[in-house]
Amino acid sequence: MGLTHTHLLIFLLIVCASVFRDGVSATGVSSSSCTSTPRSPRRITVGGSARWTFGFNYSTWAFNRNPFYVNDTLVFNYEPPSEKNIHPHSVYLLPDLESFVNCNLTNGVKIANETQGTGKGFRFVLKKWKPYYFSCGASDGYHCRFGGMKFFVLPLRRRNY
Ligand SMILES: [Cu+2]
Repeated sequence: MGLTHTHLLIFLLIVCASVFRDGVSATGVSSSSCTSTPRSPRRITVGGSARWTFGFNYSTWAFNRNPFYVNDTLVFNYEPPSEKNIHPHSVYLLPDLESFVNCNLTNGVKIANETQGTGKGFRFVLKKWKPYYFSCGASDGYHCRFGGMKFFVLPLRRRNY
């Protein structure tokens, strides 16, 4: 399966929106008419009250949660392996859009294992202005493909005051 047009279109829209906002900031035009930029990094729980779980649409969540900013922290909360949790979640960072669309973990990096989501959760800082593709690694991409457990963010640069 290749890239679907819908995926690509959504991605481009977000990139364009991001660049546009960034451009507006760079020119020094007041952003008061746009969403106001938070001044300090935020801590954002992935999925909100749903946390990191099978059967939740994280692409929609991330889309609606935009914009994210550089140095914001994403928190992944999920249950550790147990008798009733035999397909525990994890967190992968995928290298590109195609891996993301296809839920291909081959060249992904496992950034959180099955037990790191407990307690305060696994924390990941969006350090750079670049797309981040997240996925669950359970069952070689099954949760990614069929459980909605993937999303991407393109954090914007914060304005300097
Ligand atoms: Cu999972």
